[in-house]
Amino acid sequence: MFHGKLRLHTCRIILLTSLVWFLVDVVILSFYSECLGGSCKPKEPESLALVADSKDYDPSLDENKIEDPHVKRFKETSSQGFSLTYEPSSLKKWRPAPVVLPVPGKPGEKGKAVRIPSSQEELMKEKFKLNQFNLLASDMISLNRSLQDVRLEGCKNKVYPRLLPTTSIVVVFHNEAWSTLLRTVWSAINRSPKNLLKEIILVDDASERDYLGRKLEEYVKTLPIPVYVLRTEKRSGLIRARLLGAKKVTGQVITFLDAHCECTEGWLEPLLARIVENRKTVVCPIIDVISDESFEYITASDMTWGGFNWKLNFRWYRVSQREMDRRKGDRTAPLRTPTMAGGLFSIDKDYFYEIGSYDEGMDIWGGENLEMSFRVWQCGGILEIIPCSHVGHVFRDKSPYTFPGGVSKIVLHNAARVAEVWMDEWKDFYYSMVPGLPLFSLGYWLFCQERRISGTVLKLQAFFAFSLGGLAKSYWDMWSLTFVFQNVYVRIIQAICRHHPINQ
Ligand SMILES: *[C@@H]1O[C@H](CO)[C@@H](O)[C@H](O)[C@H]1NC(C)=O
Ligand SMILES: [Mn+2]
Repeated sequence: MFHGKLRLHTCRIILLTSLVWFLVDVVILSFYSECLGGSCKPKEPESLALVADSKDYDPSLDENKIEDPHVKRFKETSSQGFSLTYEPSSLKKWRPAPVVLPVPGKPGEKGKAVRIPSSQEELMKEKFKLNQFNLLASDMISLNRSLQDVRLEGCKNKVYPRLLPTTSIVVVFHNEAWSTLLRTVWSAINRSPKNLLKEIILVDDASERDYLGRKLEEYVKTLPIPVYVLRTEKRSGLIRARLLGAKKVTGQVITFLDAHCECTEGWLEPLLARIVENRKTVVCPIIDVISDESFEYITASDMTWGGFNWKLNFRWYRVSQREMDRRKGDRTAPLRTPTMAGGLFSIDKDYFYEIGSYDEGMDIWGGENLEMSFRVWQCGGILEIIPCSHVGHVFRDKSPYTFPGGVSKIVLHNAARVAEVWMDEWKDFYYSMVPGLPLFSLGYWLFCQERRISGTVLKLQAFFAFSLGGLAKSYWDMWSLTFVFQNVYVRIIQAICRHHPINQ
């Protein structure tokens, strides 16, 4: 009885103090806020706005209206020396790579399917298990295999800037097959403009296969461009392996590729052309399908974009009519996508670090693509699919990887981090889709506080850098302090009060 009263009393005091904090914020805000009613209002998380196929079309999303003031303002307000455009002297002249010609008689040329004679069917099935794709077929195909030009007609005579930034390609692999890994490497070498491809960085995430050791290191030394092999000491997962690779990048743009891809003709220029216009643009190619059965190259639709369901699984959906209208029906125009598949994309290196790179607390695989998508949109960047850039990827029915601790546990853990850090009150949709509430939810939100705050800080930083220019710094310093304290404070209070219900 006495105990209960004391608790009630404590909670009251605590709540009152938070109210004081809130008032302090309001005062500070209104003190500095000649801009609140005017030109610079905080941006809605566009990813959510885009997914909710809403009728209230926001004209500020219109490219023509956004582009000019954007570019101008970016030039003025580079926060922490981050300029939105490149120094022209740092860019490179380039020429399209020559077309890879078919070798007569080789299987799979021109992206055709490979047929395995029935006498080898047993062997094929045996080898399929190693990587969950038709390894026998892959091994028969040339590392330099030719492909059809799958681009839309309108793409073939597009003119791209004469000067573009250089890129380094980062490929993470774990027990990848020799032929698919090196076909990825060769297709990038063969089909990228020579001056624009700085290097390829292969990150081995604790593979156990012999040929990926010394043999690979010796082989890459013979390649016509610098290719490095880095190794994680123990199984670290996709994110940490990518971060390791990214550290080594010397090009201006980082391009992440999966380890079983084939780059097609003219894949790189359209990606870099968007980044050179605005360094906050993160771009993905269209991801075509390389059949896991026959290695046939199958063109994917350019009418789908990335979304997600409330279990926070990435999903492809049909492009909304609103986005088609914004692009004036031009199917070759860049497509603003809410989320990306995550395996294949290019991002300016400095911007990658400016927005906080990846969430290192995520394990193995899963959720990092949504995390990066939300991060980009909420930190003032733009996420696009470039329909004139095509890269093929071997899609598999089953993942061949092992997940220490179990797949679902890891994927749930990662998704919960996404929800906690980036989704504010929308996270409740996620938690209501996942059984095992509310302990799970409470546990995660305690667990994620540090990351969550840094997410908020990043969002605010982007907002201030974008909208307040010179004033931002002093304003920001003050506000972030109160904000961080208040956030931690309120959360602790909530936790205490939840553990000790007032009416007990
Ligand atoms: C691929 O083609 C290049 C020349 O374009 C050649 O030097 C190289 O040896 C070829 N690689 C393989 C594995 O056939
Ligand atoms: Mn893959």
